[in-house]
Amino acid sequence: LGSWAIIDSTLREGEQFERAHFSTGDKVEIARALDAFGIEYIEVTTPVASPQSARDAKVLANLNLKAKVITHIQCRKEAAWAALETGVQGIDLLFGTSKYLRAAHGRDIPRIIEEALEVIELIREQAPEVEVRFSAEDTFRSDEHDLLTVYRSVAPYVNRVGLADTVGVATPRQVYALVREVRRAVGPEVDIEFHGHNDTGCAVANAYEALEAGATHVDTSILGIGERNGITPLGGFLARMYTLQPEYVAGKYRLEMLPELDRMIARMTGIQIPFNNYITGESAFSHKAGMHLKAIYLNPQAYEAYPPEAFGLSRKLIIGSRLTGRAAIKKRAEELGLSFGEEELQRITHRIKALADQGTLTLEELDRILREWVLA
Ligand code: HCA
Ligand code: CU
Repeated sequence: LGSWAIIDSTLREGEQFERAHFSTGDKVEIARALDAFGIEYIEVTTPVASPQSARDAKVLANLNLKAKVITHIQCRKEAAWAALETGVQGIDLLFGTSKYLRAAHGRDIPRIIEEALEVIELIREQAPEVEVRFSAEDTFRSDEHDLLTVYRSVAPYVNRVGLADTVGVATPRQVYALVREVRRAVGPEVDIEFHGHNDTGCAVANAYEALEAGATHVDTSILGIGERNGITPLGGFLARMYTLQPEYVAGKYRLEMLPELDRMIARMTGIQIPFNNYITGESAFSHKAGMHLKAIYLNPQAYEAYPPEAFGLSRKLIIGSRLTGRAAIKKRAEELGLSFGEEELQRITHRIKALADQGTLTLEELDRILREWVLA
C-alpha cells in the first residue's frame, strides 16, 4: 500500500442523509473539526443546490483551513461558473455513465466526453490552480469499454478521476479489478478516487480494495452518513487502515478526536451512535466471556484488532456476567485486596455465575459479594 488521502464528504454526501440539515454554523464547526483532525480534503455541497448552499460554500472555501475545500458539481458550465465563484480549491465533476443515468440525462458516450472536456477546459482557463476531478457516476453498472474510453479521454486534463459505487453493489473483487483497469488506462500520474455506498455492507472493504489496486483517494463521511444508508464511514475506514498501517494512520490524523467527530454528527443529526459502530460504538471495546477476559489480562491484543487508547478510548471488562471465569474473579478480588485459594476461587466463581443467571451483576454488586464472602 502506498500513500493515500481522505476526501471527507460529510458536508456534501452527508447533507444527502435524510436527517441532515446543517446550519451555516454547523458546517463551519464540521469543517474546522475535520481540519483539526487532519483530513486532507473537505467536499462541500454544490453552490447551485440552493441560495444558502451557495453562501455556505463561499464561507467554507474561505476558512483558511489546512485541508483543501472542494465542491462537487454536475458536469455543466453553469455549475462550474458557480463553483469558481465560491473560491474553492478543487472541483469534483460528476457525469452519469450507466444506462440508467444516461437515460436520465439523455447523452451518449461521445457527447459525455465532449461536454466533460468543455467544462474541464473552462475551469482550467479560469482557474489553473484549482484541482479538477472527473467521476463517472454509477461506475460499476457502466459498460467497461465505455468507462475506459471516458477516463482515457479526460485523464490528460484532470488531477484525478473518480469511480463511484453509487448504489453500493460492487464487490471487493470487482472494485479491485476495475481500479486496476482504470490505473492502466489513465497512467501513473493521475490520481484515482473511490466513492463507495454501503447498501450491501461493503463500503469499507471496497475502499480498501480500491487502494490495494492503485487508488490514491477515498471518500468518507463521519458516521457514514449519506443517501440511503450512506457511504464508507470515516471511523470504519480508519479502523481498517489502522490494522495495516498503524504508524502511517496515527501520523496523519489526530485519532483521539474521532469520538468527538462521531458525537458531533450524532448531535447535529439527532441520531444515536450505533452500539456496534466501528471504534466509537458503546460495545466496540467490551469484553465479556471468561476466556476472553483471561487472555485480555495477559495481552489485550488477544481479542482486539486495534487498541482503544489509540482513539482516546478505554476498554470495558464485563466481569459480572454468567459467562465470567475464574481468572476474571481472581483479578477483581486482587484489585480489592482479597485473595482466595484455588478451591475457594472455584466455589465463589460458581456462586457468582449462579447469581448472574438472574442478570449480569454490576461491578458494585460483584464487589459486595466478594467482600461478604471473605467475611463469612
Ligand atoms: C450521488 C452522486 C455520488 C457521486 C460520487 C462521486 C454517487 O449519488 O449523489 O462524485 O464520486 O454516489 O454517485 O455521490
Ligand atoms: Cu454517493
